[in-house]
Amino acid sequence: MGSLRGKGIAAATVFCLATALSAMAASLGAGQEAAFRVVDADGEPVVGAVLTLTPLDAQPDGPVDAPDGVPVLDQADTAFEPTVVLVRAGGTVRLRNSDPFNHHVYSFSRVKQFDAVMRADGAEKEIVLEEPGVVAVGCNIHDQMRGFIYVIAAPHYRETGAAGDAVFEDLAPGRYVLRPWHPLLRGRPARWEQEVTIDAEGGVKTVAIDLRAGRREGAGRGKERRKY
Ligand SMILES: [Cu+2]
Repeated sequence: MGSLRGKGIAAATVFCLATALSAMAASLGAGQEAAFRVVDADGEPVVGAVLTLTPLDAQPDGPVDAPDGVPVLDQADTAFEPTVVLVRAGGTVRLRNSDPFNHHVYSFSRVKQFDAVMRADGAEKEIVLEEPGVVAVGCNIHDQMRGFIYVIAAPHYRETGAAGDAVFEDLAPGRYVLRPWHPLLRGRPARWEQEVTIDAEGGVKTVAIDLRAGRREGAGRGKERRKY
């Protein structure tokens, strides 16, 4: 009986502690939500754009956005899937060939060069991406295959969804550099940088970018061709 009582008290103590901790976490991490919508020159939403946010003001060390596990750049149906894979600088991307035939994946990009013969039916190879920037990836066997590894140094990033929208949930208030990127972005990415202030105002900020002609030789994915 005594021991049951003891357990009851212990459980109550744990519950109180959990409540107190979550209240404390809520007050400490009183981050701001920041919502953006990326549109092209016609005002149409841009799907699959990447937004990064880099703080301009000194901030306490906080969590940074990162992929869940090792991101995979698959080769399936003679296409890279996804078209754009995101990784933190210093991180690893796993190439995988899910097709029943070989691919020969390569990059000549300044940020990272590699060359990998990918055998049919599940071959994998890990590539370490030390430097931030964009790595264009192709296949020596299938010229139409185009993919991108976007190596991110900024602590915060999001990819836009179907409405061109991206929401950062928990940002420290302050000034940031917002940098949008998309495989068809016109001009150098730095041209599209802007300073934004994250505060309690909320609302959706519109980010306008220009894209090169929607259909590019070899880009996209056959029947699912999108504005890449
Ligand atoms: Cu190939």
